[in-house]
Amino acid sequence: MIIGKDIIDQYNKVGVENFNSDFDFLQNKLTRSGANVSEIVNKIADFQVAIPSWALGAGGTRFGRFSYGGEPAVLEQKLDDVGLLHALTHSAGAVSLHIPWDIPSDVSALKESAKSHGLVFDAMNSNTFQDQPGAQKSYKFGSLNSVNEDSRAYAVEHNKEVIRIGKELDSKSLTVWLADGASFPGQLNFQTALSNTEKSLKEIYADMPEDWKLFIEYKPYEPNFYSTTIQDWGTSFMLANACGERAFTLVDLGHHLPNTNIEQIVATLMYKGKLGGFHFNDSKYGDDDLTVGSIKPYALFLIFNELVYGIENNKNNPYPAWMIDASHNIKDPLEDLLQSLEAILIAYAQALLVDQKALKTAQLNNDVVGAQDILQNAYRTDVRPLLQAARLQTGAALDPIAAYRNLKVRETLISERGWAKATGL
Ligand SMILES: [Mn+2]
Repeated sequence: MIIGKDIIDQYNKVGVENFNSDFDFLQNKLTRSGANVSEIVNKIADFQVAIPSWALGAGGTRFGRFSYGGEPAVLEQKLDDVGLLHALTHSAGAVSLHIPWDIPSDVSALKESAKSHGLVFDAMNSNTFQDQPGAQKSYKFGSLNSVNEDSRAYAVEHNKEVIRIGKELDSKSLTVWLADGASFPGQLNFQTALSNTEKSLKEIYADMPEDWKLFIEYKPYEPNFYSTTIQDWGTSFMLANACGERAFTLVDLGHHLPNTNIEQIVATLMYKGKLGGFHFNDSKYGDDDLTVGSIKPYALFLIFNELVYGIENNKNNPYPAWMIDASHNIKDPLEDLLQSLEAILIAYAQALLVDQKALKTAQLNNDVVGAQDILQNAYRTDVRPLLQAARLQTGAALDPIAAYRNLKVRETLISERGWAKATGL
């Protein structure tokens, strides 16, 4: 199924009158307070988030997975699904592939298809947290950190393979997330595990083309419940520094213990020019992988406030690679991704509304109440008409989820593809 621009234009006619009156009201209000509305709308229109290839099938927990119907059975169909999201929002202009789940069989056909959807290939993701069918070495007791030299070499070789595939697709970065750790005290020597990980990452880094970046993701626990070798941003930061200037830390929102001040981690990394990638999701208890903004929207706004500040002020930090990394559980995956995109852009737009000059003045005067008011004033603004303005400007749908339902996308996908299950988690 392809959603043409004419279909979206037609659909938008229904809501444009309401939009005009909502937008005029907000534009007047924001302009009065000194905001440059057209600049903000342009920034929202430019913001692109990568969709991971494993997010398009039915989600679920480790205990059960319930098919939704019309799931993409092959990589080409996954790209088509991202194409649908991009047509509806013009905010999902990239796809992030997971190897070995999504090894392209025909690279040039896949590139052609990506181009037709207006998509680029963002960071490649390796997988050394599972043994694949026919694997010659096991990752049961670790991969890049393993005490077994053969397993380490096997894991390094897999990452090199991912780089080779990524080069063919014009990707420019590799994300490494490791499940490596210990489930019980005494199982691992912490220092040996860390040293092995560092050596392995350096080998992978050395294999990357000159214009590639390495993103090192961290996570405090799970699948191991006693220790994880790359458990926090500090460990990732240290390893990135050991690898070189094109290695960076990747922050995944769900990979923190409850109540961690993630916005401060963002600020610290950007100050040092080492925030390379960002994975969006939300959580209540742990790494729950819930829809972005569904649990803690104010925390998401505070994080975006630091991201916006860093993009503006830390020119030593590269522009981060954004990706949604969530599980939609029992929702329609595509509707869930539309909700996530909306939540990301809302938080971004609110952060763009923060009066940075006034905030600085308040901070310099130790005006604690004033500083909080400035942030909350931005957070409490209903910015959705700004998102709609950006979508109207780019030819996307005024209300993507309503359009998705109205155009009967899921029903069409079920009739085209049937009930086969997607590959992935
Ligand atoms: Mn992640």
